[in-house]
Amino acid sequence: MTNDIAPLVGVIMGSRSDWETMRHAAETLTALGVPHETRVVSAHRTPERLFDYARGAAGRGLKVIIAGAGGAAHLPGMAASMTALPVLGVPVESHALKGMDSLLSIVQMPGGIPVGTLAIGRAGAINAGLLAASILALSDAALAARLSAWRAAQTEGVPHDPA
Ligand code: RP5
Repeated sequence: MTNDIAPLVGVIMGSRSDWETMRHAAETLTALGVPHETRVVSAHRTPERLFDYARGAAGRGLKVIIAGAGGAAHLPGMAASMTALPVLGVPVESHALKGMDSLLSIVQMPGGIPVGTLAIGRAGAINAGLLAASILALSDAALAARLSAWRAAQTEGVPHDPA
């Protein structure tokens, strides 16, 4: 979302190659009217960019970080180590191991530094957007109403007939 509204959610990913997955988080936030920003931030290739992003996130007004990465997916955990904001991790499906590597390296955080880990791939990215919206909706009644309407429309859109 590129407008004048300050972003509340930061959607970061380890590589441009993650965008095809992570765009679903961004699109979900857009559908719910949640101001957000999207950035490539790699734990391994741009560690100082990660440090600056995570350290500065709360001060810039971000409330939630969604971090997606694949393979040795250290981005969500390292971001969480440097901010007290809630960090939602999206395991991106890798070619070699179908995202199991991403999932396990995101979900198995040591006690003390939490990452809320979602499902592998598109579903996880969508749900990260929804979960970020749910967190923000705790203190935003208008967003809570939009989220409720989104869920009602989803329910309404499920057909009874399988074919
Ligand atoms: C991770 O390595 C990224 O999150 C991406 O999922 C994976 C592959 O990156 P590229 O080689 O496609 O840039 O850091």
